[in-house]
Amino acid sequence: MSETLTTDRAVQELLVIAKQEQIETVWDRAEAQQPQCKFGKLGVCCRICWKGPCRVSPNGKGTKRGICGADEHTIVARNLIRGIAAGAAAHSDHGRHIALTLLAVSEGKAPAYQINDTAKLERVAKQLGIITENKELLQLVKEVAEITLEDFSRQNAEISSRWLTSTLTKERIEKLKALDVLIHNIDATVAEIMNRTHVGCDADPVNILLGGVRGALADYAGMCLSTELSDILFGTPNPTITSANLGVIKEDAVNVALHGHNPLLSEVICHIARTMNDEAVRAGAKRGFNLVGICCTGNEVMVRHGVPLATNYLSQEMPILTGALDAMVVDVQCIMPSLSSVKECFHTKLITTMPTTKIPGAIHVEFNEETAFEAAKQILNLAIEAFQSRDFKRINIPQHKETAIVGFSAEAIISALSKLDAEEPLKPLIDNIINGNIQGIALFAGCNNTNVVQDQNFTTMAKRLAANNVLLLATGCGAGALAKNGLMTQEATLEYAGDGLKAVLTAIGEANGLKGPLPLVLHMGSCVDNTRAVSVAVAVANKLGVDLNMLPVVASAPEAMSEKAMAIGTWAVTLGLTTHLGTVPQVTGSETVTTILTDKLTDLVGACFLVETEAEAAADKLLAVIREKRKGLSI
Ligand code: BF8
Ligand code: SF4
Repeated sequence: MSETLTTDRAVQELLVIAKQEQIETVWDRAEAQQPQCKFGKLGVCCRICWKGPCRVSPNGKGTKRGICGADEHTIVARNLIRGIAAGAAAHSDHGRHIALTLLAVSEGKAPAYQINDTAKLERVAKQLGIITENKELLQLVKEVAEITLEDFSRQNAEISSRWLTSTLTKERIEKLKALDVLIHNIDATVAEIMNRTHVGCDADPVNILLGGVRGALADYAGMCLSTELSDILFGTPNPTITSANLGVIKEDAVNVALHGHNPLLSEVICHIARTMNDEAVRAGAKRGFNLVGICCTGNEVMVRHGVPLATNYLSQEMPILTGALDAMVVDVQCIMPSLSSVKECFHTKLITTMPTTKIPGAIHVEFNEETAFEAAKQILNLAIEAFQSRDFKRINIPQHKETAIVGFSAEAIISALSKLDAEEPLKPLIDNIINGNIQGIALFAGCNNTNVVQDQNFTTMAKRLAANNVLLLATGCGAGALAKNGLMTQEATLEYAGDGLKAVLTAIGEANGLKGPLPLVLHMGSCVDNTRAVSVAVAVANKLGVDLNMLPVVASAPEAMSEKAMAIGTWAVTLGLTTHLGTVPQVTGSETVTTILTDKLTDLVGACFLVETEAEAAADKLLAVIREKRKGLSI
């Protein structure tokens, strides 16, 4: 039965226990929600004002307009771009938090943090137009932080976001300028969407969607700066070997799960856990602390420190069900409120840390940059306390885990390629794309969704694309899915890669002393790290002298669910990457909006959304896009 819910064997095992003990999980609640509202699914329900809710009928049979006169196109478009605004707000607020921390470091006000990648600091400073010569380190840090924060505060609409315009191809910037979608201020763009979708403002679906494109570009800028500034603070990821799935939880350790998105606290916890390890041992945990990750905070510490990943989004309740999780520390985003009731059945302490993310029933340990050490210590002490009250008879840790080689930042990929050609590291990649050993590149991103058997679309598509010599990159819960399923191993490359891809991954792996190929899927990090894939694509495009939409590069969010995924998908398309969605977005109530997203956008930006819920068919459609792009490049 549980096979119809998830492909994850560890989760299947724990669902049996959940059933026996009558512990409600996300899948029970998904069932209880059936049948789900059709109007909502189509996107034609409007709750923007209190005259509503209004629901209109898209098939011409029922009511055609809401009380104010908004038709299905206006309603669908407004709903969609409000989601994009929420996604952009989530990512960029995360980025602002990192930028403010960087500023605090430059002013000596954040003792728990330091600069870990000075080479990247210089590179980023130059890219942002800062003069780097003869500058003290902390002065440079300050200028990078300040110029970044200008992207949140600039009022002059003539000057575009630096994080946007300094990270894309020239041709793309020109194109976005011509469409009048370049943004000057991330926050103002989010506010503009809320404003234009207020009752009685923008009613033109095309104009509304262009507002959504601006919101998506604000999301891109926010993500990009989150990633790059995190690297400056915490180090740029390099390949590291770790493991994934619930078997990473250890019976004889104080297990602490790091869940959410923002690495600011989890980085400090990683550091403090090492210094406090003896205390955990003294409390009776032979192996001291065992940190494990969930969702994107998990991905952040996984790619930087090799912290194993316990699980991804949909199964976030499961680590508690092992009976061996002592604390789950959460920061922001994608944290199910249900964790609170699941933890009631066990000894686990659920600890919230951010003022904007509190959950009834959780312990709140407020985190801020100035007192990060103290917060981390308090959290780890709470975990030790919980460990001491653990009921060892109730432990059920599924013995499933897979090796995962992770940590492929753009820099790490370039560095690995430089072992084949030190002068021109991109050349081996480009040569192999041209000669067809690598047919194209696909980025797997996005969430899990109860409408899809957990992880199934990711693994099915990855295997099919790899067999057809497509180089695979992954982030977010997609990366989690592929790691849990053993697709980030050398063995997976040998088993699933087509001959051309296998030869290239082997040549790179061996040149880097791996005694075998690179893993089949390259884990680039968390969701904000999708911009790492853009850096690689931009470098390739610049080298070939073409724009991004010309490249045989595609993106896929086969199990998407969140507003952040809407925003990411929209900027990926806007940048020229055909983007597959394996779940149907709530827009199909408007033919106009659906046609724009899945067809007409191509005329404007050179790419559009491709919606296909069947995984093998989706992979085939992406392969067709890749072939078409290759034809366009005459390769
Ligand atoms: O930011 S993939 S479920 S955890 S939204 Fe959330 Fe989706 Fe996971 Fe990471 Ni991204
Ligand atoms: Fe209804 Fe218009 Fe109000 Fe929406 S904005 S709830 S369509 S009256």
